[in-house]
Amino acid sequence: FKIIIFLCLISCSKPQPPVRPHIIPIPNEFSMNEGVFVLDNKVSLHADEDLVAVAEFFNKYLKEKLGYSLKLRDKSSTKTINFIRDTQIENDEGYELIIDSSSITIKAKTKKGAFYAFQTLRQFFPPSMENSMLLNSEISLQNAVIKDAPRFVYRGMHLDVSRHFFSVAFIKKYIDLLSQLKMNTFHWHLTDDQGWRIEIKKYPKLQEVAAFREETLIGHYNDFPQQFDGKKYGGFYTQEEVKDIVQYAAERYITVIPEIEMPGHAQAAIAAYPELGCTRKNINVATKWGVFEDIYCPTEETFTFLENVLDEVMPLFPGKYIHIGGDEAPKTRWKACEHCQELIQKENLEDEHGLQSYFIARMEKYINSKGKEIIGWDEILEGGLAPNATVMSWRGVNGAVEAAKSGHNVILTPTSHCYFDYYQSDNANEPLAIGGYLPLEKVYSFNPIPKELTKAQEKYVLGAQGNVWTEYITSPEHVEYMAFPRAIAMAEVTWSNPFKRDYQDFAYRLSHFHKRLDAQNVNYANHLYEIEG
Ligand code: TNX
Repeated sequence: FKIIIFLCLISCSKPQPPVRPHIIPIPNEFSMNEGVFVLDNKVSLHADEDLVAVAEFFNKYLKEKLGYSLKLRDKSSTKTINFIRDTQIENDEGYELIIDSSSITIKAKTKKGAFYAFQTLRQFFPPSMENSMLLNSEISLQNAVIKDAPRFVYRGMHLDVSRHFFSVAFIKKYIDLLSQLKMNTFHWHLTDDQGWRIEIKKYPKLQEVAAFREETLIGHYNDFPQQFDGKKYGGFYTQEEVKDIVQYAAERYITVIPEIEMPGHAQAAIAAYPELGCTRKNINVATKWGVFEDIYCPTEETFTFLENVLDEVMPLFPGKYIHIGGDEAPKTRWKACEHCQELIQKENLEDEHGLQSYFIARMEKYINSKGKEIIGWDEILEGGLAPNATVMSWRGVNGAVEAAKSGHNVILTPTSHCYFDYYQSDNANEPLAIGGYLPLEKVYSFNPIPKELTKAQEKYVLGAQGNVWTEYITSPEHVEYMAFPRAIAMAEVTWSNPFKRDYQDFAYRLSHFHKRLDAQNVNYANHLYEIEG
């Protein structure tokens, strides 16, 4: 009798084909088949020359999570994992993944595609593998065929490290999570009124003064007086740390876009070098949130400063884009500044908005001359758009529509669907947030292509991004809570075919993905009870 129970246990524990696959973002085409591929340390790994780097990355992952790596081109092995370069695959980021009982085949045209195939394969592994709980185990992988490619070329997440500062280790964790979602861009908001966070060797006061503020800010925009704890708060990334992060991201096929804000959100820099402001008076690094009147003055001194800063920033970031901000620059100081008024006359500009456009266009010219392109928030449309600029539309989608209609590339980040600093539920226990309300389902429903665009104009939409502004987000756990799972919805919005998207199905897949996040110690917000009731 005991033997019968034992046999039953063995056969009953045989993995059954899942009813639905639980891959996020959902692939374009897939079928799950009978049977499994059993991964153990006797499997041999093959990779075409162009894809060796990805195969090695995969092998390193196995070593870390399972305690063994695979032998390369082991002739004695009957089972293989193959990374094959296939130039027939149309999309540079596309891939095919075929799992059958004797082999796993990954086909891609580029390393990036192969990397995404690995990320899909990774979701076939048990979640507990993520925290190395399955050392030396055999892993059964469901047979399947998947053909996949992204909808948009830009799939991003942003993080503001100025309002609150986050460690190198956390930035890496964030980047690694994005890579698991097949996102390809990390927008790093490095400078703002409340802190300058990137080392610039030519300007030591950016480190000594601009990187720190007098008080830790707690409390709400509208809840004055705020509570101050009287300590110095801040920090910055050294150029070595920046290089390390950029390299880490590159290994995960993520481009890092640095944002150096101008002409507004510059109070920290002006606190360090008062001559950059129009009043030239001493001011402090901001200790409140909001929009500040002290912005860069459009003098030769300022332009030289910004060019020198960019000369140090640009070589650290191999990607083609530099984000120059451009948002929320009140014109109070420029209105009261003689030099600004003269410049408006001299350059035949209409007013201070024209001067903002002049400022941005001039910086664009410099950045273009170094082989890079600019991205700016939609305020850069004010007074005329710089010739080659890409617009990041945050105040709704109008900026994107206007820019795309005039032939400029756009990235969609409207507050309505992309602001992950907003509340995500109406539960009274939600931690204090900036305001606004953006539940998961609304993120999921986002269509990055504004309906005002014609078919021909749609091509200017590069993609979309979730933004994590950190005025009220002080710890890594809190960033995770605000970003996940909304970033997961954004990943599917930007990667998957819209006809494949279904919120209930997403919720089912998300419940599996939660286990992967648990294993990686990610403090996500759990919305499933809302979905399942
Ligand atoms: C607006 S979005 C800002 C940020 C704030 C954010 C808060 C944008 C370009 N500027 O400076 O942090 O709102 O949601």
